[in-house]
Amino acid sequence: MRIDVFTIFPALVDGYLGASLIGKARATGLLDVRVHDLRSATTDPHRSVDDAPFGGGAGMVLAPEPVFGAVDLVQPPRPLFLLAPTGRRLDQRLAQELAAGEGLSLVCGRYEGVDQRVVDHLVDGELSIGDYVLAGGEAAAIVVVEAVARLVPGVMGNEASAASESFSAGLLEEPQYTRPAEFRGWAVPEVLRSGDHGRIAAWRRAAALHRTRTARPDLIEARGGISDNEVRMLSEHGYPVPSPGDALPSSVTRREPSPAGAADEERDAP
Ligand code: JCQ
Repeated sequence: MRIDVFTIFPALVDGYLGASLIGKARATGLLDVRVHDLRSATTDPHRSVDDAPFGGGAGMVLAPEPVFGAVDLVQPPRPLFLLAPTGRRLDQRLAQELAAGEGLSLVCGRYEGVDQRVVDHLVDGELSIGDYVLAGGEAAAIVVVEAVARLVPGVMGNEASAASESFSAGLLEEPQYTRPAEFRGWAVPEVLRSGDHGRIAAWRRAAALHRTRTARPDLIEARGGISDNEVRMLSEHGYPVPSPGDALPSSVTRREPSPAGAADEERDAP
């Protein structure tokens, strides 16, 4: 799989991706990650990549020439995405879709924004890693590369672990333990030390389900709730089960929407 990244901080992106499992996969040739400097196609003495916004206003805008120029120089694999909060939100399903392809490329925005012609006439789409604003796309690009690359067969040391992990079945992973069997008085669940692989597997399914219900009830909702079988499984392992008419857990209760314009201080006041 080939992934190209375009950035004004190539050393930053390369430094991160050179370490860890991504770096090892690059060394073995499984992963071909190429990081390109957005200044590589600039011709002016200052190698500038930004300019003031038309229409006035604060800050600078990433100009189209360096971005089109850098992309034209390498003909990177497509789809080519711009990292931006306006993009399609990355989730495990999208990471899997991208990992199933031949490759992709990422453009890191900086400054107050990127000239709209990059969006309209160069990239194939925009990708977001969440609803917050970063100072630049580099951290977001690293997140995308790591989420995708670790799903490429052979990239992880342990082939089994990527598939069995969090989100692959729409559930969180069960809690994990290692030695010592007792730490500061807290013991590892007895079942995990029993050597009974059937019991262990059943405990893991129940524990994963309980953990997901507790920490991320939205994920349970998204997979269509909990089956009768699963309710039985939870109760067999001593986990609390929903009965009709039970109150929602506090993690999913909502306060009434606050009046428009109300200050945070007002809304949060006891
Ligand atoms: C990505 N969630 C947030 C920073 C400008 C396209 O214009 C800009 C893009 C960025 C970087 O991306 C993000 C982001 N996912 O901020 C400034």
